[in-house]
Amino acid sequence: MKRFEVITIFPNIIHAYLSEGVLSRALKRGVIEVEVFNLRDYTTDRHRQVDDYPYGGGPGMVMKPEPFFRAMDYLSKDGIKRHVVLLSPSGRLFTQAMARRYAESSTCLTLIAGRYEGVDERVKRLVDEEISIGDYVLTGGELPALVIIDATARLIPGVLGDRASAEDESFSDGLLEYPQYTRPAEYRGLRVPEVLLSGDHEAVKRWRRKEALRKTIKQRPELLREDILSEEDRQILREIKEEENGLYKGG
Ligand code: 9D3
Repeated sequence: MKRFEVITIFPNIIHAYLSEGVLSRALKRGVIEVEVFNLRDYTTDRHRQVDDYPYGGGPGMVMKPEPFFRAMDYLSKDGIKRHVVLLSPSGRLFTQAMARRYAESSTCLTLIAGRYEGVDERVKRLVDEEISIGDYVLTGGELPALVIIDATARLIPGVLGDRASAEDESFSDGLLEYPQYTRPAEYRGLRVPEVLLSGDHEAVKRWRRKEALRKTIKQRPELLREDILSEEDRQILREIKEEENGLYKGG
């Protein structure tokens, strides 16, 4: 069973997300395990203070080192192997490849979520790596911790139903997803593409590949690397270019 741990001053944020949907079911069935630790439980003062003013001055508050060290001392008592991650805006960018590595590792993944303007630099002695989930500023590390748990857990066998395969179109073959439709075949005049109703599986497959290529060039051209394209893909791409040309010429 894959184990996750989260250290945070807002345990409820973590519990709330994990109480619904796919992850809630995975927890109930014992496929994954998540234990949340309240950082304030590892303070020693009357006010359970986790932050303090920055040495050298400046705006905002910094998270004190002692509660993190005491929390990690407590966790370390069980002697299990851990991979400790500090969620930080200045960390390395989280990727699907990292989610895959965490999912394949039997090591416990311990996520440290900070708040305020950051954590005391000495806390980095406790961690194996610092991770950011993207170049935008959040109010804390709890959502990033949940993003990492979510992306990792869905790759663990038994977390998704056996109908949905975790390694799906997007990111596994390097292209964005093809468009999907369900019933009804026509809604408010909008028709489902005829080929999907045709029962011609080869034609459906080619159409999906074409639309995935079309979507990728339009939204994420940097994902289209030469080495992932087959001869058939190159042919499809020529067709797309012709079609887009036609669109411009036709107005
Ligand atoms: C003054 C510099 N700020 C960094 C851009 C301070 C600061 C702002 C917000 C420090 C921490 C935070 C809270 N964010 C996180 O803890 C965080 C985060 C994020 O904001 N974006 C993307 N990934 C992450 S991982 C943790």
